[in-house]
Amino acid sequence: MSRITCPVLSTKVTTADEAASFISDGDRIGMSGFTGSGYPKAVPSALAERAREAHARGESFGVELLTGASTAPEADGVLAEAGAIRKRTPFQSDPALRKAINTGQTEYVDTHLSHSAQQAWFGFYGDITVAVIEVSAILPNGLLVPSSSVGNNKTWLDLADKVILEVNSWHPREYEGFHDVYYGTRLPPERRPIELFEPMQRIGDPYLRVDAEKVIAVVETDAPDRNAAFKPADETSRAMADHVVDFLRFEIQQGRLPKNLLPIQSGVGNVANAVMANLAHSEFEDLTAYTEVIQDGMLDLIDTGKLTAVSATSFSLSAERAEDFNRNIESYKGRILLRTQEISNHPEAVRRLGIIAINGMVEADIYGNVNSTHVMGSSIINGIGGSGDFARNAYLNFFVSPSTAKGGAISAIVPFASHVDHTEHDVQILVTEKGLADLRGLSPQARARRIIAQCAHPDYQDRLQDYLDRAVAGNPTGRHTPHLLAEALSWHENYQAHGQM
Ligand code: 0RQ
Repeated sequence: MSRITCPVLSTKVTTADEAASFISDGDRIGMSGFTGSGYPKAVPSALAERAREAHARGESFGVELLTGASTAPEADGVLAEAGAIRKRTPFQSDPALRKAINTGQTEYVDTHLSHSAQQAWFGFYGDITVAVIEVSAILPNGLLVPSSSVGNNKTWLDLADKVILEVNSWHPREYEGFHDVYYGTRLPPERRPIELFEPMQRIGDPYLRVDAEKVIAVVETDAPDRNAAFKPADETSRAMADHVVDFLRFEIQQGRLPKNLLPIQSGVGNVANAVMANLAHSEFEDLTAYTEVIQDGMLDLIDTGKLTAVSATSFSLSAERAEDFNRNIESYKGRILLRTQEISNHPEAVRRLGIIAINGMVEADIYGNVNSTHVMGSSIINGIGGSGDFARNAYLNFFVSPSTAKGGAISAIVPFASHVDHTEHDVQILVTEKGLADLRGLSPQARARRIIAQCAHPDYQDRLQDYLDRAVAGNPTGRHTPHLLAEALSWHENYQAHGQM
């Protein structure tokens, strides 16, 4: 049966090429997509082709692209390769786009993911001219059933002048009922509390709304989401997960956490995924998650019965796990809720629920400033994503990374972070395979001693300790956060050969 049962919108069905022909040079596009899920599969390629043809004629053609988070090679990738993205926000992780950003061809505005919708509403980005949104079905009354991510779709549908819908029948029709789209957002000074008290509480609608008059094209697709496979859990990730689990156990003993913990948030990437997968072997039961993405590790935790409920804004599954989820979708109903990202990452909800936030990092300095985004302070990897939304407002936050990168050539613990995303004021617990440094309530020098002792790789420990000792000795009146700045800043020079992304 057709996925488009609305009489008005079914008259707008057309090809991806025609839909893309409605997009003009300079358009600001609000697109669906969040970490390789729920992004449009056909229009971006058609748009990339238009851009290539225009460039071949010597004409300029480029757009500004706003999404929920990263997309996939069929969206960010094809558009970046065609040189069609002038400006991008709020998050990306595509190799071709990363290259375009790091070589200065594309401007990138790396933004907290809870901020992007509200900043669009405030008018900080200018007008959204076109929305290109993937859904899994259009109902007879014109309501839209979202697909594997909700992200900023509501905002783009509301704000855009013109709307292009992609209806993707690869997504199970049974997605209906998995979503909670909050329609209560108001702008300051009219804001009201967001009355969300439990991870699975519904505060919105199961559907997205669209003004049918704005819809200029509906394109049918049948194409899978594309997420990269995760690295299998190894000794390093298991060691990091063990440190996290031991620490949580200790916090329960101390009466600072209930036996079933508090809702968990787990970030993107291999490390965060492995930590989740390894929690499956712990004794914790009746866990809940209030998070942003559901990676394979979190689905494993649901399958073992340890995780009873997950609120998120998107899936971020490997291809294999996505197929598996689609086959068994009914068994997850009532245990997974996908929300708009302004709610999944909302500081108010994160603070109220008391989230335990676990995110990856690139490096941390000895005082606890964390770099989540840049190599050598200059080349962006992905972006801050939701890590700041959660870490800043969490009950407990962890930043995890192997103690070294690039086969040991680079230390994840450095004297001075080459870029700071999370300041010493926000960072509570650092974890590497070597150990865990609990920084709560510690002054800067005490933090430095603990980070070097607990988290640094033995190959770098003496050097870091020597730096700290000399920084203390060399700053008789600057002993609060002692540094030898010139030396600290030259630390990364040794990494030149390994450091470029
Ligand atoms: O590159 O594969 O080419 O070797 O960075 O590193 O160790 O595989 O770790 O996949 O967990 O990613 C911080 C990037 C970690 C991620 C980051 C190189 C390393 C490798 C990846 P190679 P790993 P992960 C909510 C939370 C920000 C967004 C966020 C991230 C590659 O966690 O993007 O937290 N976080 N969102 O070799 C040079 C170093 C390095 C380094 C690692 N010190 N120097 N290269 N790498 N450390 C969810 C969302 O926001 C959507």
